[in-house]
Amino acid sequence: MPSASTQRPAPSLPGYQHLYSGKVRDLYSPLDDAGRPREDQLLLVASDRISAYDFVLDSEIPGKGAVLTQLSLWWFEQLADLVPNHVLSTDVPAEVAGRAVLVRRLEMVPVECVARAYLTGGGLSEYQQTGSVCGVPLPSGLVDGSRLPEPVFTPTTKAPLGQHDQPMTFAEVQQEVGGPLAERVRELTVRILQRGNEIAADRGILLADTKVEFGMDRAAGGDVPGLVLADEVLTPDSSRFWPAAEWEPGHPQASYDKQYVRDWLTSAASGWDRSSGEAPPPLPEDVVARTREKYVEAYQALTGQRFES
Ligand code: PZK
Repeated sequence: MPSASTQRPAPSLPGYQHLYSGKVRDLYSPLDDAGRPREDQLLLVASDRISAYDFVLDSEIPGKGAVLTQLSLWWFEQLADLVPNHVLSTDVPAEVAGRAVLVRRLEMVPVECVARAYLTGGGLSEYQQTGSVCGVPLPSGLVDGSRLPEPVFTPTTKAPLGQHDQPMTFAEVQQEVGGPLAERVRELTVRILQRGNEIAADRGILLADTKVEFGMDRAAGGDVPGLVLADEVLTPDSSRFWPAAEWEPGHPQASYDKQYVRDWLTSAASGWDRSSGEAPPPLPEDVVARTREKYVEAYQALTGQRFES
């Protein structure tokens, strides 16, 4: 990928050890009374950073981390009858209040679990070349944005930061994690997207696809060790959100959250050339404000609750 424009220092948090930073989130280990990292917990912190065209932008979207964290927590509740989740507590340091969760540290399933309800992006390219996605044959005549007859599990490898995930067939997932676990994550991933779309449909949002991550509770035994839904779930960063009112198969769909950012970056006004490899310029304040409003709007539309900032 084009490298993130600037390396930002992960905020230091007293009582926590920084472990890792993704493009827009940071992972910490809580320290115990003796100052040692706890092995059973993690702190997941969502920043206000935003990425576009594979770059982390210099501009932040105020409140984005909190909106996505609160949305993810709401979805975990909506999905609780399908699958348990990793959330332990939202009692976190004041510096990250509202945008961090304390979670159970799990043994992560080494597969990015993706399900698609609509065809676009990498799934569309694969379909155009092979008529299938991740080994699942699809009807002919589908175009960019077509709704699939039923959601399809399209897993990918977990690539290191900065590299792109590669599609996997279901057989490859079976080889990687074993047959019973592969079947269970496929079923759960598809059900999560189905439930998400049942709920979002009434509220003006289509969830084109989603990526979820599962962990295993080493304590729980049995045929399939206790699977737990981890990471974030059904947020605009983990899923493609489309405005339902504008959905029209046959061309790329507008992004619910990032369309103002993309439109400005690719407009003459930005002075940026996507193919230059240069970092994009900072966003004008009206683009920041309108983008923030889209995140808040998605939260409020889905949850029916006001977002208090
Ligand atoms: C875990 N990530 C991705 C998330 C980042 C990176 N419950 C868990 N147990 C063990 N590992 C993870 C989780 C979760 N969730 C998640 N990497 C490891 C990630 C947030 C910020 F920088």
